[in-house]
Amino acid sequence: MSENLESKPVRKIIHIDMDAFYASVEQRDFPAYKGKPVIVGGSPQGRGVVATASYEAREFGVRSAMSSAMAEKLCPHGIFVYPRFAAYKEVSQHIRAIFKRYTDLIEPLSLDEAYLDVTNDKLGIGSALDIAREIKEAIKNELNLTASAGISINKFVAKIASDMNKPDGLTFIGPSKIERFMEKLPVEKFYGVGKVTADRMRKQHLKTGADIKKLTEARLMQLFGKSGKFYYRIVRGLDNRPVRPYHDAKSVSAEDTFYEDYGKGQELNNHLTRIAEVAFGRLDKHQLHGRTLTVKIKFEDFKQITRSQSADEPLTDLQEVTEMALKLLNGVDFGNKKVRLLGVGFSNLQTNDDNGLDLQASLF
Ligand code: DCP
Ligand code: MG
Repeated sequence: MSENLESKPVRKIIHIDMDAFYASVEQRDFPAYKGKPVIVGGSPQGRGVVATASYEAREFGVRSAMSSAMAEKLCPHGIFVYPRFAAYKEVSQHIRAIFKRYTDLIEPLSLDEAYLDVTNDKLGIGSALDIAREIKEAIKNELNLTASAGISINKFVAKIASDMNKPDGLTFIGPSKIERFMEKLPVEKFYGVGKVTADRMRKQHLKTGADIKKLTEARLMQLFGKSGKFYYRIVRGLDNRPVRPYHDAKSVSAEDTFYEDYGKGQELNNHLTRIAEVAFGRLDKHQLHGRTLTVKIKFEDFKQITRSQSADEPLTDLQEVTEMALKLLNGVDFGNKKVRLLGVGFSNLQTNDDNGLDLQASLF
């Protein structure tokens, strides 16, 4: 069936992402750090990692998630500071209040990033580009920080666009440009494509959107499972995923495909522990907790099973979550198969009582 861009009302989607978020807040609050390489994260003496680095530090090659020790080698004059989460949370709540002036359809992805659907133009501003410009200005005037915005007709393209002219970027990719844009896009830039999948794509000589476009949907599904269907559509500029306010989220999860397959044992347990931490962190960022925990196990033959357990109260303790997840995993009989992917998800979500102000405002 042909499905063209005109078959549904065209949406206006903005993706906003703060520039070098934690580091910019530090530079704003401590003027002595302005123009200097600031590295926010753990100590370079211990086993700390970098949360983020100012643009000055990035010039030395410092990146998020690298060890702080490595960052210090690359940038010996870097100013290392510990994160001040309370300050970042405050900024996050303020930017969400700014978004709210323009639309009620906001999907935060993390403290510094959100999708906005501005099709229903609350203030009658007229163009999504002007709305994005106003939001950036408000962030500048009220918070003395910069953000980058991507504007398009779907989430996928808006997200990539916001990253194209950082910092302080404003990038519009209109309907007529989307297909060409997707054809040229390297697969590594596809949002949601991790390193393992990107490597597999490279092995199949799939370097850009145009390469993926040459394959049938059936072939892509054979290669990449359910995601193949998503890639098939996305290279044609088709992405109908709605902007979902976070209280609508039915579940929050994290998963990882391993470079090698594992049987039962410490290594697999360590992976599960790490993935549980990521999933829990995602929930926490949205000030949500779940009552039901699900572990997903995909075996080397791509057969997949899930195991779930529900508690009477929301699971607010990471340690408890990890123990539950390990029990679920190790209660499964693997036969003689190894595991290629693990996932951890939470459902039956509810908001935290202590810090649900913002959320309550959007609920009522
Ligand atoms: N963060 C983290 N650990 C990571 C990645 C990010 O703690 N591995 C934190 C610090 C970042 C914030 O999340 O400031 C936002 O992440 P982004 O990926 O948006 O990165 P930045 O905002 O720092 O930089 P950019 O200008 O590239 O968006
Ligand atoms: Mg950012």
